[in-house]
Amino acid sequence: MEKYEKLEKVGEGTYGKVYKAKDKETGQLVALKKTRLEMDEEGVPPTALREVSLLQMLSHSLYIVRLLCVEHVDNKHGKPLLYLVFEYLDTDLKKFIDTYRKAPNSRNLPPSLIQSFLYQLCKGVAHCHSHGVLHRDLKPQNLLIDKEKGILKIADLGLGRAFTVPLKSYTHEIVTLWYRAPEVLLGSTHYSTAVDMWSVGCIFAEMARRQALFPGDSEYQQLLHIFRLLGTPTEKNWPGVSSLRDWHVYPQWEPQGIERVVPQLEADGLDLLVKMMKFNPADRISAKAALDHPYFDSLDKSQF
Ligand code: PVB
Repeated sequence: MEKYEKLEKVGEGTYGKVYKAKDKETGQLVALKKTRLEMDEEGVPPTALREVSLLQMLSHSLYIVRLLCVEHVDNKHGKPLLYLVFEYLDTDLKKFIDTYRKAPNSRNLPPSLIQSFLYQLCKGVAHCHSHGVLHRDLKPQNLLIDKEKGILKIADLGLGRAFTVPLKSYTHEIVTLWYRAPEVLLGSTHYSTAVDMWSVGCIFAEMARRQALFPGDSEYQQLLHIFRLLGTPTEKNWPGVSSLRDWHVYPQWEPQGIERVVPQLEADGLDLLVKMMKFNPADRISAKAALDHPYFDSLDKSQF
């Protein structure tokens, strides 16, 4: 770790602290992620190794944060620790949206920027899914932004598989439910790539609104937020829903029409959002299909 000059702490993610640092030799800025993958005398646990190789494989995409190397070090108590060294990006989508939401600069995100970010997000998600990897915890905080270049990259990948998505982070910070798909909230156990597309839909709406679409504070409240807008699901629009583990009797709401809550989106954008927010996971648009949606027709794709 002497190769790096540790600069300030960036913050605390779901799985550990992140530091900004500089590669002393090259001057390159990096992000050091101290993981909770504690090693024993036997070395790195095989599950951790699998996750790291998964990350290494996936991070060759431009839209996934690049893992540069892995360092294992002995901390002061002689306990081995694993550091993941990533390229450094200068903000996340949560902070980025905040800069547009807050006075005195309150304004919408430019529609062309929303379009470009959503396209890059779908590219990254399609890349993961083509390798059989689900992210399972997509949210604005783990989408990193290069402001200068207008690039969006997915972070916090793969680790979700070794550790499963926790209810609380390692610092006991409550993990957000706002982007969680209804099938996950209802206790479905064999969920699919569609869970990520639900999150993508929530993030799309949030970029347009600058406000979370479904800000629930418990699993039950989260479902009520969703049902109030999209209508309470039925066996007709979601066959099998009433057999899911955590299904209850809910208030019966009629669908409200998404356009009322995202007036910022034009017709093609709304159509794509509706396709991401289908209750039945089998009906939800895939990342790959989303890339071909007319919403992206006006985007200059040569830059990708
Ligand atoms: N933030 C890998 N990584 C990063 N992880 C986080 C990064 C980052 N770069 C590479 N960059 C920043 C830099 C500055 C800010 C923010 Cl939010 C993110 C700022 O303050 O505007 N992770 C952070 C959490 C630690 C909060 C965002 O998810 C390690 C992937």
